Amino acid sequence: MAHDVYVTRVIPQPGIDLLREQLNVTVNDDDRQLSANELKRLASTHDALVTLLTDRVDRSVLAAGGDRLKIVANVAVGYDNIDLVAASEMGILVSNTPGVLTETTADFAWALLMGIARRTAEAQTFLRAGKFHGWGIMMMLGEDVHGKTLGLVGYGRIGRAVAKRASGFDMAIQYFDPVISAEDADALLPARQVDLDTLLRTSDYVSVHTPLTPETTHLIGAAELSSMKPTAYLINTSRGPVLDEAALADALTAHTIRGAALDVFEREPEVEPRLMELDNVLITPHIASASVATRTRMATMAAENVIAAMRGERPPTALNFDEVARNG
Ligand code: 8YV
Repeated sequence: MAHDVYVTRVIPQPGIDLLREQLNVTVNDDDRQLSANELKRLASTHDALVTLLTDRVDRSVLAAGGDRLKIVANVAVGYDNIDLVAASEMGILVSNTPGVLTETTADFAWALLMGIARRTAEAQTFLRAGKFHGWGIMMMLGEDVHGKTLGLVGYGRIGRAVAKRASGFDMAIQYFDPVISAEDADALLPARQVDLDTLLRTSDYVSVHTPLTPETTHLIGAAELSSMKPTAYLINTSRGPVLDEAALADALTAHTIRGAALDVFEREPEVEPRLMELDNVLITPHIASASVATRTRMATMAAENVIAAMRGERPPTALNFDEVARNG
């Protein structure tokens, strides 16, 4: 008997097509966020869920899956929306989509960095508002990127891909990543491993690339922002809660840092209202991985994980296969 899969939002069609080759697939064509109760009901009536970062798959949703739910395949590299510990305890596989979005997200971190430094969005707003009455030598002066110091908070796949691009701009590169040991850091030279305080005090551009965990929640708050140079910029393409958004709005209003470019927010889709008003902020709606090719590959990768799980095989990017095997 074919297994039943529920896809909680609209995803690129190749992912759905791949699932449909072998499984019974239902898609939430409304593309709206499902409630906790809806998720519970769907977990109890399907063998697999394909989820997105907007789905909160907590212990109660997983428990509703009972003996039936075998896998939650997240279409994202981040999986802070899923209770992985509970899933492992209950013998439910969880998979994510690592690797395929690294370069696309790094490209976008650069789009934000360049955009805030050279005021591209602000300049367009100015022009479209009919304020360009004639060229002026003092118009829209920004900051240089080349030759500056880039500080990466988190030096995993995406942080390193951002660093690779920085060498073309002759930047000095430093990173803070407690997971990387001092010995391993030698292999990563010339990028310099520093502590967070040094990174914040000495970087011209601080770009955040950590997963969201209890340790990284509000990793950058008022005290950390006050360590940054008054000319520095903060860029975030990771997860909103890594930054204290209210403290950031305070710093930007008081001009204790020069600017910020944010693709992610603490309470998406809400954005701290003060950030909406400030000129020294560039904000985008969580689109760092949003290229056609990458989002398509993310969808097919989630489908491949589901198909493998339904066959009783190891899903290619399962996060807890060994734990589930042990608990099973
Ligand atoms: C996705 C992301 O757009 O992969 C992640 O963790 O944040 C983005 O690439 C999003 O999560 C899709 O669910």
